[in-house]
Amino acid sequence: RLPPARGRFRGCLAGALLGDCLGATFEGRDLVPLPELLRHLRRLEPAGGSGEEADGKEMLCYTDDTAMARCVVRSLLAKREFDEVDMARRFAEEHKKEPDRGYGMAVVKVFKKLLSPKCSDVFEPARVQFNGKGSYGNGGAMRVAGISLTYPDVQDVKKFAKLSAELTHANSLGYNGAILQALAVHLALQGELSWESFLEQLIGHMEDVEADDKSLADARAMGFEELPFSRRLKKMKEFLELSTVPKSDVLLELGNGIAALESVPTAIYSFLRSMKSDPDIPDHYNNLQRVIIYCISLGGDTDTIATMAGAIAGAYYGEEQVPLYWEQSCESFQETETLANSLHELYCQRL
Ligand code: F2R
Ligand code: MG
Ligand code: MG
Ligand code: MG
Repeated sequence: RLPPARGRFRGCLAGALLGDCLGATFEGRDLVPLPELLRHLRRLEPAGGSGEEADGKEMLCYTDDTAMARCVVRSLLAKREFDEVDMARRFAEEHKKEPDRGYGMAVVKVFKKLLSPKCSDVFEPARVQFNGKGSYGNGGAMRVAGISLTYPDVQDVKKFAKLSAELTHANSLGYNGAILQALAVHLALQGELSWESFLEQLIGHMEDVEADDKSLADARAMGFEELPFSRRLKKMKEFLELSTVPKSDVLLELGNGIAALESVPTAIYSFLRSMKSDPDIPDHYNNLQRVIIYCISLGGDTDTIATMAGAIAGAYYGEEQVPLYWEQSCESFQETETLANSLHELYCQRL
């Protein structure tokens, strides 16, 4: 089996960084009007009209999404495989070093417990979150791409996406979102897939993932229908068959929230719809840029939805679609290339 090109690994990490940095400006807003968003993006262009480039261009900071994604990657590279104790320690130490990256309100409790010498099971702090229900936030999904860039085998992708998420997110509505996002990056790395077969494969996997007792029980306890991720993937298929879908329908059916269920499907939809052009987004933006622009325009958890969609789109379209002037606006963008090259090597060794 031939490995995917290294440019897909670099595209994946660069797309994720772009989504986080560009989306962070708008996190928590309602729908972002396209003219405002496009004006903001023009300021990043080499000859952008704002005058800011006189003293060097505006630098966009990354948030918890990238900070944690890099912990996942560095742990995999250091240990050459998934190691829960090492990964948990990196999460907690990263948060201690830079606590102001915009972390989720509850997850910081997990980090503090992980640093205690009394902690003997690294999964325990996550299990007791929210009175034992566990977090269903999108924090497990936002950081998971490195798993798909390490393991060529799809069963490994599912297994380690789940375990990496369970270090902070014990509710299946949280870790199943991480599995779905990891599967999407895994498929995107193979490239050359139509949206129909991309979705079909995701649905096949998720109907199996969501059929276990805990997933069924958690969905019921939260008042959702059975197999909620699979159901949203099917709704997406209906959307993609239409020529236009109002953003209000996307928000109603898929969401833009901080829960994995309200953001991972939206990121995947944003990626899949970008295979076609969008009359509202100027043609000089390429597919990857279109993905990120569309995600941010939906508002809500913009950094996280755009980082997930950016990772998928970057893996699919490759680094050729990562514009240098966007990349260079992001804090510590050089690091993505080094990490991606090393992941590619590790992936090829496992093949
Ligand atoms: N936290 C943010 N953005 C909001 C504030 C930004 C910053 N503090 C600022 O003001 O500048 N963004 C980042 O958090 C999201 C990822 O969160 P994660 O890692 O999943 O954290 P957590 O705390 O586990 O979950 C997030 C919230 O979801 C709700 N929630 C989760 N499980 C719940 C449950 N079982 N019952 C009830 N509520 C539950 C809670 O409100 C959690 O705090 C990303 O957007 C990242 O960018
Ligand atoms: Mg964030
Ligand atoms: Mg966010
Ligand atoms: Mg590059």
